[in-house]
Amino acid sequence: MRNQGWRGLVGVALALAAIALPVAAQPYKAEYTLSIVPDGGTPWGKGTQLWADMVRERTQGRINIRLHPNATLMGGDQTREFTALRQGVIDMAVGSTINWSSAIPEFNVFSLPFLLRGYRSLDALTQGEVGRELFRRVEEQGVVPLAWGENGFRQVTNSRRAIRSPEDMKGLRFRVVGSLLFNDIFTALGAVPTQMTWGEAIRALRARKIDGQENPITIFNNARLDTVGQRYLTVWDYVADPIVFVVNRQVWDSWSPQDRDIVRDAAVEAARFEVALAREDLLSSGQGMWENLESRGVKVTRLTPEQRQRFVDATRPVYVKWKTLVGRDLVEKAEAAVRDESISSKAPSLGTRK
Ligand code: X2X
Repeated sequence: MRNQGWRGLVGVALALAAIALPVAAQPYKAEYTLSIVPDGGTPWGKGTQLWADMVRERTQGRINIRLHPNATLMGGDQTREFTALRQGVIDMAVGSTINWSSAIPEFNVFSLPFLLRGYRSLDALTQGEVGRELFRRVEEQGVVPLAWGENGFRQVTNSRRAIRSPEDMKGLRFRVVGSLLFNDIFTALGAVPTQMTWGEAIRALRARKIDGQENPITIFNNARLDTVGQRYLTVWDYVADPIVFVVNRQVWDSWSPQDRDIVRDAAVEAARFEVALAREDLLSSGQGMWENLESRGVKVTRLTPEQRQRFVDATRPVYVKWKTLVGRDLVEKAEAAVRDESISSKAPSLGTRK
């Protein structure tokens, strides 16, 4: 009896709350989940944490975001992140275009081998018509995109030998990320690609089950891959990996217009900080990144223009095949943006790795 009376009271309270709230508005959650794939100590992780902190502070705790690094919200499977976000299993994310490319094939544009020529061309894509079109694709899928951040240009590392030509890659086993485009690239170069999550890759490298991997230096350093035998690194800048600050649509709609502005502005600011950090090339020791790598026993190989061209030629059929899969119109816009940028800029690229 007593129990029923209590339930009745709860029922009345809920009914009153429903009347008091506008029809569409959902109440704010006590805590919002925010997913990222790598460790929190990467520039990607630090930029994301800054976003969460700024939002909490500027909304006086109304929007309280908890960062979940290492893809734990998807049990490690980073290729499921975008779907989980769309379905509302995850509230927010700062995610890689590579990991989300199974849901949005157009995101593969950044992974077309050797399309990009340094940071200026990458910025020309994300900040121009290509970036706007990609944001529209994200919107169509029920996710609100707010800002572009950056994982970085991806370099190839291995435990066997210095890579200067496709022949040097022959027979080496590489972990690749979850887009089939990467399988095609590594196969075209004569290597043996295996798809794995980042968590699996770290374990496989540690157990010496694979010879190599490809990732930006910031990720290499954060995971200290030099300590698990990854002694050879080739700077080839073959693709870059932007990341996107996003919010699930229902969550976004549940916030007041004022809070949405706060979240958006904070995303833009945090993304700017994150990109600067990803490009800074400095470790906490204050030493330049490349010298630091060498001092840890990593042999850094830079390609001459002729050497680079051999990789471009070997992967050309993959580029042509994937141009159609990504969408010819979009890729042509991207190619034009890269071309215009390299013609218009007399200043050296920010990626001064010549
Ligand atoms: O899995 C990777 O290699 C990583 C961490 O770079 C991405 O999430 C794309």
